[in-house]
Amino acid sequence: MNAYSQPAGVTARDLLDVERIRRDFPILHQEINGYPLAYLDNAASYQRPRSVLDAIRHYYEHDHANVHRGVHALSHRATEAQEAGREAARRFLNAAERAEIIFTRGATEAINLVAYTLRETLQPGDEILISHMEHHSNIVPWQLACQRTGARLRVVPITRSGELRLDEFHRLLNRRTRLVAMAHVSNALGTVNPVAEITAAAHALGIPVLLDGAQAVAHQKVDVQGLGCDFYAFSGHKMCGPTGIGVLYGRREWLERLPPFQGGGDMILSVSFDHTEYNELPYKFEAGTPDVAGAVGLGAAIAYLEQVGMDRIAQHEAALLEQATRAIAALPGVQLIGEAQEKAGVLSFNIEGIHPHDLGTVLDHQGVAIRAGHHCAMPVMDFFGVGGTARASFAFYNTRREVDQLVAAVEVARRMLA
Ligand code: C6P
Repeated sequence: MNAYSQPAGVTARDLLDVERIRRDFPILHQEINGYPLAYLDNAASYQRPRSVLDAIRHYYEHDHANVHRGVHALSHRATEAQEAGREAARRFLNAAERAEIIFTRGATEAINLVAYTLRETLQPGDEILISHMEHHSNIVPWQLACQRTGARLRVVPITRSGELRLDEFHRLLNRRTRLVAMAHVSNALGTVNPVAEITAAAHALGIPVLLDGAQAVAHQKVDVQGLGCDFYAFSGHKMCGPTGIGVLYGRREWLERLPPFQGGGDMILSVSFDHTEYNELPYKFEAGTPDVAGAVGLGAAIAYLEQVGMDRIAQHEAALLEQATRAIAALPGVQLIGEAQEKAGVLSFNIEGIHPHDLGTVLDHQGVAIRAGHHCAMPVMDFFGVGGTARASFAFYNTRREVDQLVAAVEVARRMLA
């Protein structure tokens, strides 16, 4: 199914009650420069519903203490609150067990955790396979790993429409490949990659797969067992949760094989000056006092998304993307960057003669928040021969009226600046 089309059996009745949903998001109800805020920078960070804010506040007002360490009631409650967040993440990803959910600071730290620990096994001649559409967070950690081990970074090219060259992927995958690390959804292009196919091909050669799910989890149902991937990384703040918390899902087999990432409290069973025995999963990878309030907020965000329904979210965002793509593409001088068949809610574009930063600034003057620049995906910008793009990115709480506001604001900017 094309992300632009509606799944069979879906009726108008299934569409979201967006106005009701928006009442849950206090921040959306404000004016910027005399215009109603149209927040279309969701790929950078989502906004939070009141239930997430309340859960964090409740935690600090009633339950906070350090986890796993105390014998007292509050420490037990804090531990339970953190583990409830972990169980929510397990359910959300359909991981087999809670021990496979490692809390991190975000997708960046999750990918670095794997790159740092896996590099102990890398040797000169080994290869790490990524793609040309990766975010810097899924490039630089592998570059560092390769620099320190003599391994080689190989890059699957993309097409002019912003899709992965699958023929090249199959050609580059070989017995020297030690890991495939790919975006599930590209942040700069919106492309949804065929990750099940990628994983199956890698596994046929016994190669593990890490998926960067930072731009996927808020837009579609993710099932790590169904996908069969070995690692999956995401950030809480890109799915209605707090900043500073994220998840690395890892298959038990791999998490047991990898050495610890950081040393400190909680990741040990016993320590002497001669020897340290590491804790069981997932704590082996969680040194130091964790972000308990973050885990609480993440759990509340997951509960909220589940209640809205991932299928309905995907359907609503596809409709917004289609509306925005049609209207923006019809404006004179527009170049769309990223026209893959399968896309999530990202619209990247440029207008001839206008710098994306200028466009973003004039949009801000009209209450429209978008991101302008290279989106931490400089190789993508190089490929398309641009310094940056303007990027509107949609969430389930965005409306058709906001898309109209975006298009009208772009038209004002075009007349003013072109
Ligand atoms: N992309 C964007 O505006 P962190 O910073 O760890 O929460 O997420 C990093 C990251 C990793 N992978 C992808 C595909 C991403 O999109 C991001 C973050 C933001 O596109 C901020 S640069």
